Amino acid sequence: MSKIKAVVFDVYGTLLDPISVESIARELIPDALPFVMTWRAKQLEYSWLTSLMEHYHSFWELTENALEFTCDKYRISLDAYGLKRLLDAWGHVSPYPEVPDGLKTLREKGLKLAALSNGNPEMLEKGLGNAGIQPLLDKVMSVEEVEVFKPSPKVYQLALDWLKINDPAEVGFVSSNSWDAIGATAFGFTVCWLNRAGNPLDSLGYSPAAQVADFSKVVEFFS
Ligand code: LAC
Repeated sequence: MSKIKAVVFDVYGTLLDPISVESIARELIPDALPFVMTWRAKQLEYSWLTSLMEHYHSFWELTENALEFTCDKYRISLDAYGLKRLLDAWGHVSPYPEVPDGLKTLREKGLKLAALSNGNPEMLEKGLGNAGIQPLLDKVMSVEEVEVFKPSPKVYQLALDWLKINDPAEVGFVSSNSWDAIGATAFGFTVCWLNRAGNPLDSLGYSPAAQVADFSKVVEFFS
């Protein structure tokens, strides 16, 4: 992939595994899996809704709001300590095991590496810092700079501006979220969809350049 000058990564579900949020939830809630799935789905849904409304609220705030909705939906009443434990779990998410070495390999190939996330800067600093991933990245970019969420092209443009690259095809982009992979493809990035869950591609008429099942294949694709 000689034309690729940099690779930009989504964070949650791509570099960091939100499974630790689920393990905390298991300590507090009897049926934790649907609870966490609803929480995550609402967190994203709120990001899209507020973007369309052109009212920016930080991803942290939306995460709190989505948790409130999820507790209401499942009629679960958590005390302040329980709520804090669940929210704090977002700051202690582990990297997928193959991620640190994969990032090191890509760096050794001379590629610039960055994260581009819906998370607000404090959330990202905590999450990527605690996971030990921050030193492996040249830059961490948050949507907060443009106050709109992915998949707005304004967000993907942040990466081009930082890299001072005009042609988006020279930038590799990796996300496990199909909607993010599609948004980045529509923007013109060379996208590797890290389809860990083995989901079908959304039928919107945008095909990422590659679709792989694990991070080692991402490294192969951009090598
Ligand atoms: C992010 C979410 C969407 O990191 O995974 O941007």
